[in-house]
Amino acid sequence: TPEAGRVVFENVTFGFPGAEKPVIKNVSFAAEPGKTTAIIGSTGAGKTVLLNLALRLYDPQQGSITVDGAPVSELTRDQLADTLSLVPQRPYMFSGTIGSNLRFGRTAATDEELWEALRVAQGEDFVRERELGLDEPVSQGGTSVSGGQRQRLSIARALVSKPKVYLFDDSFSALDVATDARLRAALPSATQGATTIIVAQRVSTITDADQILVIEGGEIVGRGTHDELLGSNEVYQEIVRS
Ligand code: DUT
Ligand code: MG
Repeated sequence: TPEAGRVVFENVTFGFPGAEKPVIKNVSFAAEPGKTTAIIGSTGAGKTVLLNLALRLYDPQQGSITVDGAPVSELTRDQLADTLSLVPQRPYMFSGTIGSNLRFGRTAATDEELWEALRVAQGEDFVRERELGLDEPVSQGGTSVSGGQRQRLSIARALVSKPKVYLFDDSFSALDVATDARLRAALPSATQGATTIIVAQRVSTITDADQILVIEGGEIVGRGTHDELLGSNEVYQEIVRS
């Protein structure tokens, strides 16, 4: 259906229990299937909380969040996990192998699918360099892989799960600019038809996004394409200059 993977926030307000002020204030947007929605804003603006709300780590005090037209509050944990894949800001590794970390519950995924995901995530080369390849042991916490490698493995893990909705929380910041560019060039065909939401630090990561949301203090203070925001939004202009 054309609704598949559509994520809609409607007047969402959320504050942590006991806190005086909400950290997300009256946020409304729609992230469409086949399109990329980018979220940019300074540290503490509420970007991670926004993604976590979609995954129902918390429930908003006001407003609604729907996926495929269904309120996330009515989806089971398994349904949510099948529909949305988060690449977290601090990716984690389990003790096991590179392969088991990429499969993470998707036991049916073939080695070929893992290599394809690694190719897109720009992780193929460093896994091929390992003596045991996909069978190379990984310790919990991932101390045997670098931060940037862990980030790419985490992106590959999301690709293996083939969700309707990808949530990338600052997933490209540990990559050098050239790797970031190669990865984003490879992503569209790999995630074709899915809804993609990207939280980014670098403007260069999101200039191609169909829609950019500028968030400040938990509120959306600008929305549009890169060119539209560049011409009209002071907060965005400030981010571009910094
Ligand atoms: N916050 C809490 N408790 C939490 C997580 C966050 O009080 O468990 C606050 C901190 C901040 C606001 O919520 O004032 C938004 O945090 P978030 O992590 O969403 O900020 P961000 O936009 O993701 O910042 P960064 O770019 O540093 O990741
Ligand atoms: Mg964050």
